[in-house]
Amino acid sequence: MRLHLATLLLIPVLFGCWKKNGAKLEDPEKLAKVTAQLTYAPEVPAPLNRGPSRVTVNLETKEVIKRLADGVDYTFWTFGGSVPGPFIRIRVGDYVDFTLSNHPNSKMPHNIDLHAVTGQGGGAEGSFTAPGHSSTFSFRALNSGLYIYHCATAPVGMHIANGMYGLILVEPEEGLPKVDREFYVVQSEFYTKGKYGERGLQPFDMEKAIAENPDYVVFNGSVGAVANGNSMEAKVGEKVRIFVGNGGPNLVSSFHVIGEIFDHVYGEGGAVVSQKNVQTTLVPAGGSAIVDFVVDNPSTLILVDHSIFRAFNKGALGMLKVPGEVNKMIYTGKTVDSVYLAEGGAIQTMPDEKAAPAFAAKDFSERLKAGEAAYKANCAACHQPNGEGIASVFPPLAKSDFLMANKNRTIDIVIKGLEGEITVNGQKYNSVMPSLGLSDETIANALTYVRNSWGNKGDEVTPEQVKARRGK
Ligand code: HEC
Ligand SMILES: [Cu+2]
Repeated sequence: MRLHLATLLLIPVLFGCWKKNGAKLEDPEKLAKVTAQLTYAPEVPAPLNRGPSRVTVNLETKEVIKRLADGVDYTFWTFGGSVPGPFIRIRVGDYVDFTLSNHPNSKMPHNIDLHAVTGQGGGAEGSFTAPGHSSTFSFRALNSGLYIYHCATAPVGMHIANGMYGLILVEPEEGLPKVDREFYVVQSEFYTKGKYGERGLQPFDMEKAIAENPDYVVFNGSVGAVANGNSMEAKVGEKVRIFVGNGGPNLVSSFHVIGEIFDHVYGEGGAVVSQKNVQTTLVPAGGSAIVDFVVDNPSTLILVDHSIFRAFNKGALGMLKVPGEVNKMIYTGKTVDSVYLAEGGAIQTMPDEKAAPAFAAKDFSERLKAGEAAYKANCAACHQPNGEGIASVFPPLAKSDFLMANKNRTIDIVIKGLEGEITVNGQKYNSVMPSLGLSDETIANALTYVRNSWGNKGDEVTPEQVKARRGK
């Protein structure tokens, strides 16, 4: 019996094709030679449809100044001159000869740790390369899956924070199920000396990076890299696959596509579909996920990190445009009165003010005093206790030229709310202030206070004046 087992175990060794995790360790000298086609996000190389091969991958590290957001530049450290680096597609059993070249103009040495590699540092040790040099190492793709690669040169966090990561897909033996379109999206953060949107060439901020408090959270390396004019596109009825990566360096992504449901998720970028009908999937820092879904109806699907301030205030927002014929059996589009506009995008009415104890200010100074309380209770959360607002989100009321220019307009804003672009003290705002459902008395008090605080000088606003504006 023992002898039998031993003989059986010997067979694969004799045939020279020992199987490890499904990968045959075929002699590299005997494999067909190919050079990997690399693509830049959001493009993905075509499915391979080939047997295990000996694959050449050439990648260059480069330090480049590029756009991070409108008016904001950054010195990115990159693979291939872009963030994320190029998409690499190989298959299980491939024997890869990997050459990393570091551009002569680089100031830093770089290397690469591919999570698809079984070996010291995922290749980091074999690929450590000074500026103006090249390094080559070889590895066998043992496990199928979607893997992050990144620079692992000290200080590792800084090399990653500056943009050094990308994805490598190791196809399983039989390839992935066929889809109509594949896209490449990588989330990551940037830590700059200046705040979000502060103009100019922004240096890296180590303290913010250590505190894990990024100014930018983006898809594909910059704000708007896959939105508006750069959006991804698919046609109605098509099956779409997104290879999602998270370069980090710190944050975990709650990856979500607004207006879609993932039919399948290969959780953590592994080899099997781990869940169906998923709304939001976690993509760990230094990890990935594969999601696919049929785009059943035309719309602009919005990719977000559903840690939602990152999406609307730090840049983690992308778009997949799906033109085509509306299928009303799935979704009708708007059929209701404009008061009921869709979530988030329009003026919403807050519940009516609770019946407050009857109080009427008798004179200007009483109104001012009551106004301070009304302001703190109803306005300060957004416009801030000192009236200075929050840059690019809530306009200032302190010394606001917009506020003081037109009394009736200001009363109308507090009665009805406000949306659309306005310019306050030369700064543009395009946001939504809800209608707060306040009484005439409360509005009069709050506005009297606002118009006579923080350097503003105006006259009293009376409940009668507010009343006269209702229904206008
Ligand atoms: C939920 C947040 C929020 C609350 C609460 C709020 N506002 Fe606003 N307010 C905004 C936003 C956002 C805008 C800009 C809207 C736009 O971009 O069109 C704005 C604009 C204004 C403006 C015109 C722009 C300017 O800076 O002069 C005035 C005046 C104003 N608000 C007064 C008030 C007063 C008074 C209150 C309390 C009674 C109040 N707001 C409560 C969010 C808020
Ligand atoms: Cu590096």
